[in-house]
Amino acid sequence: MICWTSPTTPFGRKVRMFAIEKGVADKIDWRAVDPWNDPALQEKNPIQKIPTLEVDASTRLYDSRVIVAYLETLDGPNLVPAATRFDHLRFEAMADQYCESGVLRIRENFRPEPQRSPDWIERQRGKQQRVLDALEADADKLTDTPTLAAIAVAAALGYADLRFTAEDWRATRPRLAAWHARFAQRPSYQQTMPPS
Ligand SMILES: N[C@@H](CCC(=O)N[C@@H](CS)C(=O)NCC(=O)O)C(=O)O
Repeated sequence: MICWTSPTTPFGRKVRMFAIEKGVADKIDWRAVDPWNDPALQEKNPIQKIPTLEVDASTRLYDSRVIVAYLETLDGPNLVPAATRFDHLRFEAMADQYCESGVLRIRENFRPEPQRSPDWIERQRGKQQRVLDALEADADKLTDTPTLAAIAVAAALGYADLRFTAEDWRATRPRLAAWHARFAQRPSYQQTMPPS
């Protein structure tokens, strides 16, 4: 299998952490591609986003939630417990939204100044802050064991540390910060740290 990703994408990081915890990371050839500038990605994935998983010559999977769902079907520990499945999917949706809003904010700031929309940037920032507050409120549901919810949230917080350092998400979210400090010790987190 080939996974097209990058060292900094939080969605690719979620998939990679999940694969490591599932015990299947070595079955995947992790390759870097620039989704913004490499037209070859369009041939593999019509939405031209990373991560994209080539399972075999005729099967390509996207987006990261679909890839994670596929990896969960492989042999290995169960990372999405059936009894709490919808909690896990909700945490994943919140974590992914944090990252999607972050990507939109950053891309908006790449536009020439007259074309930028402060309202749009603020809308995305608001979503990010509300997600972080909701994660703080629900922090007791995050486990120290590597489940989908924990992996998705850890990848999002890693993205916060990479791209939104000045917003200091820890300042008003002590329970989330304490959980993250423990989870960040895991080899799957350490091995997927983005270059700073
Ligand atoms: N919902 C997608 C989001 C993936 C995504 O937005 N990836 C970014 C990089 S972090 C990307 O490839 N963007 C290229 C584009 O939007 O054209 C997923 O979970 O895989």
